[in-house]
Amino acid sequence: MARENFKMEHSLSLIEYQNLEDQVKAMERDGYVYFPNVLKAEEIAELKAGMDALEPIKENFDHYSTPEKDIVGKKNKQKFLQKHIKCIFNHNALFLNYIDRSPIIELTEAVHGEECHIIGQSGWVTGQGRPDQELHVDWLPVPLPEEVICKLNIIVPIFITTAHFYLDDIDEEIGPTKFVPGSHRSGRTPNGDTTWNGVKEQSIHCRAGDVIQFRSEVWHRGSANKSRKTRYLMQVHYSHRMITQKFPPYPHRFRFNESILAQATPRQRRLLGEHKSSNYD
Ligand SMILES: O=C(O)CCC(=O)C(=O)O
Ligand SMILES: [Fe+2]
Repeated sequence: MARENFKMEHSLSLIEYQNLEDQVKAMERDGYVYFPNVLKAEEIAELKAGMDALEPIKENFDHYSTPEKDIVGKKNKQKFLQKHIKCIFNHNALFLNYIDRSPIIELTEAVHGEECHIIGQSGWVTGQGRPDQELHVDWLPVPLPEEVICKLNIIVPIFITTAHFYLDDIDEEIGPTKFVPGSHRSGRTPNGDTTWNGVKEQSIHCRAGDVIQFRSEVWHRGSANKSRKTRYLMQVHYSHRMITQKFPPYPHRFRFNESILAQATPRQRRLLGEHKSSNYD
């Protein structure tokens, strides 16, 4: 199917910028960058099987429920398949190999600096009946009055980004992520608004293997899975080195799986937190 046929009226505009400088500009201007065809079909199949095999750990704030019952983590009012597992790099080296996937890692190092690291990596499986999320920001590091941010043309540094690795074709039925593009420049959280600066929320309709990387201040939400399909999403959260990593269990009880760590490349070890000593170390 041609990519154009796949688009719908309320689709987010997905433009591929091949050049790093244009990707950085898009992250600053639009709040997100689109990377098509990052994963091959075999990789997608392997990642899905790897996610199916993940065992939830209560102390890690993992969540696992089926349409019949809640198994681990918080209880949902409606029952549906939901498996959300944190720090998946520590479960299976398969996942470790996606924390520095090109071309995402090049943009990540450009926006968060050469000493950047991951703050988390999650596997998220959601079945039919998953409800809509509320429009939110993942983190608003610098709240600012709108007139200040717009009139003074303030450029807020990019503190945290998340790469969504979509493992399914995403149409309106399976539950696209919705974005209000440009809303990172609002300087605030949505607080119930669904429009910013005249721009409405738009759906990310994309293909299995595509990646969207977005900054934490963009207004966004996951939407209801109205299909009979199960949606598989891998998230990698990146940040500037000075931002703390979210590796539960807390406090300070996280332990690397040594056999997985032994397989990490020097760059992967740095992304996992093995930094040169610097201020505060
Ligand atoms: O499921 C999605 O597409 C987005 C999820 C999300 O934004 C969140 O849980 O913070
Ligand atoms: Fe979110």
